[in-house]
Amino acid sequence: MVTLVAGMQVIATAGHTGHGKSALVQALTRMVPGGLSEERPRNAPAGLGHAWLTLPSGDHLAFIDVPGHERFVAAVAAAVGQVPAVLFVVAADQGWQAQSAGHLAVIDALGISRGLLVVTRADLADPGPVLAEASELVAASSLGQVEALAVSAVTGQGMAALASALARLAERLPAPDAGAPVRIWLDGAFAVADSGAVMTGTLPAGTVRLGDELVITPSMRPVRVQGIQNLGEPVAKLAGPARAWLGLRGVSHERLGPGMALVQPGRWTLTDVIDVRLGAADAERADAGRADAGPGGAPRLPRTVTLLAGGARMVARTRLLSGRIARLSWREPIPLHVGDRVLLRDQAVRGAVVLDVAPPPLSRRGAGTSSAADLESWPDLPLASDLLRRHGLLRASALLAMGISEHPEPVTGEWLADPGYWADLAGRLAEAVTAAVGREPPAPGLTVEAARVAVGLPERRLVDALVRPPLRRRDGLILLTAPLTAPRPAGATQQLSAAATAAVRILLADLANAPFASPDADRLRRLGLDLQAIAAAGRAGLLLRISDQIVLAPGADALAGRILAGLPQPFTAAEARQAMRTTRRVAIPLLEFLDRAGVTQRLPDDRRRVVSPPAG
Ligand SMILES: Nc1nc2c(ncn2[C@@H]2O[C@H](COP(=O)(O)OP(=O)(O)O)[C@@H](O)[C@H]2O)c(=O)[nH]1
Ligand SMILES: [Mg+2]
Repeated sequence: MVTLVAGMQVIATAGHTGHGKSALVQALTRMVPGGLSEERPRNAPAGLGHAWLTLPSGDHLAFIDVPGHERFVAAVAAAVGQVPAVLFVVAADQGWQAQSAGHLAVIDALGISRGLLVVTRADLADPGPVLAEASELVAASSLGQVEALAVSAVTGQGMAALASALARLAERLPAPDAGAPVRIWLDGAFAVADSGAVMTGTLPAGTVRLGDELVITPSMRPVRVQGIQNLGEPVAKLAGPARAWLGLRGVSHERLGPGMALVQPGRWTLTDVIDVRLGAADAERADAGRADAGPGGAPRLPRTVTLLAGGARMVARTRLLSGRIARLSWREPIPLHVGDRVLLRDQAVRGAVVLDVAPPPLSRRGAGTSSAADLESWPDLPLASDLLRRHGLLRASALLAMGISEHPEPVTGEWLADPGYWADLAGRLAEAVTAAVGREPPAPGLTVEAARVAVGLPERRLVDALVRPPLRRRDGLILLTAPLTAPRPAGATQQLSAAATAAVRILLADLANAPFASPDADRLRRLGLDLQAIAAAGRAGLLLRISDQIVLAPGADALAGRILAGLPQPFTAAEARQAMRTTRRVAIPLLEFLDRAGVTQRLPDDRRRVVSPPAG
């Protein structure tokens, strides 16, 4: 038995009904599209036709031929959306028609860039004028300049040239990724004796093997692949791109219908709301060509549109968020990835690139606009860094289900974080702990759960991952202990008497619980710390001397800077005092200290702003 597996490519036909698409595919493949008994038993619903030819290279080229009665753009979009190339057909004797334009708009909106233009029925009329007109229209679409040929499926004229043009096209098509996640939009379903339910569809990439467990969307019902056919023969595995014929256990064919997909579990986000970047609608493209049309106008978007995504078709509500960024929502969830292309249809057809398949809710006023403004600069294939910038934190598995497998190192477990957001969280945790220990009566620290709630994190392990100096974890509590600033060399303490060193330790213990509660003069006197001892402790880095009267623990300045950076800018001394939970006696000299250090800047109206928040 020959086990050499030949490669396969799949292309779709498009063009006006009755222009000879099926006759062309039939002449090329010498099969009746959709007429294979294995694929279309008598009681099978009329699905998309399937036929293939063998290229000189030995590879196979399969065609998706939308049935003749299918005038709906949705069916064409579903077929064309699965493949990288199209065979665009126009009849020589009938010329460019409404559906020709409609199908080309779909191809253009999906951004398909490879294909052939075939003017068929060339035995019935001079193909010259139609070739010229159609070439020009096709050239203005995403297809651009494609090879154009005149043929007759009846006389065979031009068919050999078409076969070699197809071979050249197939060679230029992208190399398939056998490891890609599987998603097959169902385009036919029926029952076959022994095989149970059978579904057909196009496998654009990835591999399906006998025994694989996949799920049907939107029910997420698990099914097992118990039969696969390729080119009419049973096989053990099928790698995309290919037409798929799959026998499934776990579902009856009556439960399979249009809009459903067979997907690899865990690799797709089942969603009913997405953020997209809109392409131009055909009307706008025409406008853009006019001299009087202003550039960059906001797209006119109806409140509801028909959304075509893969094989699914639904009514979606729209909301324009910013520029060309829109949020779409609908009822029945479908499996999507970021980077997927979808179509919006009302009077015109408009393509859109899916940027976020799990967008954050638009709760606050203006939240949509600020978050969407960033989306405008995203690439068509968003990266982990783009999604993390928007979401802050994401599980690696959630990112994988969005279609992104490359990501930075997790901060803990499978959690990924945006670096800026993570630093911000660390600051917020320090503030939450500081606030807790500064409270009356003072608390030794915060429990991990209280800290999780205070900072608004989904899991406690994230709190643990955020604990770093000056925070420390002990006995289920997060404490503020270690000095914020780097300690000076140990030798420096030698200038202090043993008594003064002990007194400083006592002070630091007080300050650990209330970092801005500088001891008052009485307390310092009782501890035996005079100005000289305080100055020596300051030089040794054991205490932070704010003024002769005010001493704090080392690092209190950095902590103050972070707390102040979290305030609405600019802020008053009273607001700063409240945020630091301290007194005016401490707050004013501390602010002046921070001014001197360049952390804060005092404005003419006496308010301040943080100019360089401390690191850490
Ligand atoms: N004379 C002639 N008739 C053709 C040719 N190609 C298709 N036809 C006829 O045109 C009609 C429509 O063809 P069909 O393939 O069903 O068109 P489709 O709707 O685009 O698939 C049929 O009656 C075909 O026999 C051709 O090259 N020459
Ligand atoms: Mg047809």
